Amino acid sequence: LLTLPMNPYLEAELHRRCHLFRLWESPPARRKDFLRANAPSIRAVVGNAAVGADPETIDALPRLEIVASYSVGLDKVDLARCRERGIRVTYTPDVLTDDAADLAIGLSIATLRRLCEADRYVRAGSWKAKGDYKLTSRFSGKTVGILGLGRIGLSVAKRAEAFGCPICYHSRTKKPNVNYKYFPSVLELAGNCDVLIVACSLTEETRHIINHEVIKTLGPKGVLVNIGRGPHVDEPELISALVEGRLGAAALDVYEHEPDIPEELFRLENVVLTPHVGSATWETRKAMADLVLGNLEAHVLNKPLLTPFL
Ligand code: 8YV
Repeated sequence: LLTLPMNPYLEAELHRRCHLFRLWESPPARRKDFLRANAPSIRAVVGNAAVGADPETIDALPRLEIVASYSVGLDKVDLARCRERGIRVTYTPDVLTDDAADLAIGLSIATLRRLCEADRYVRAGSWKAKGDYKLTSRFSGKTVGILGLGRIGLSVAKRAEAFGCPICYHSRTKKPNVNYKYFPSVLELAGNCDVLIVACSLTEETRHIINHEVIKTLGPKGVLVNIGRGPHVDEPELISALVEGRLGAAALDVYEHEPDIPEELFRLENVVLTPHVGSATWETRKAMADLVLGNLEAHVLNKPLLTPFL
């Protein structure tokens, strides 16, 4: 069962190798009936960061054996239910790490150097009409705070180091093998960095971890970059801080209710917005698709899964 159209190559391969059901082809009001009718055949779900395997889907599929997610984040998979039912879960770590980290650095530079705004300035003919573009802030040497020092966070740190940026981080526990400064709370991290990059996974503990207090602490010169998940940030709080100048700037790749984005953000020049494209390169998406296919194949052949989460 493929939950959404996510990659034409993946879909074509699934169609070629399996009996493929496309969930989105049945209207939301008839999904229950669709699942009930096809439940005897469905042994695997392939979901992504938008639509994974929610409790209703899992409960409707008594023969479900494996959820192979086309994502590294598993916040849209009901892991507790999968664990309970012995359903295997696979994901796509490592192959997307470089792209996500590249985007975090790209967004940081785009925000501080106002690259998108400067592009709009040129396109509007303002350079000729109004003269040179205003001065911006540098990225090199800025203190970068990373929330979540997992695979992606660590790759962001390595890149930022090459820009001469002092690195600090917060995560549940201090990492034994890194020399970056650890802060035991996100508030202390926000108070000690110029650019705060959210790179942790979404759990009940990290939902709205970027709240009023954190934003206030990051302050009018601070930059927030979110490449994690939208619900990490209290979006209305973020917007009012940006509008009122209590936060310097923000770069967002993810949103609380994507693809619905609060329109206030469109009017702000100190904001760079991208449409959840952290892993969206041909190279990475092909590698992610191959991992999904490889995991399903391994499962069917009773071999060790390539990238098991459960
Ligand atoms: C994708 C992601 O957006 O891996 C993740 O957790 O958020 C992204 O790679 C997605 O799952 C592809 O549709």
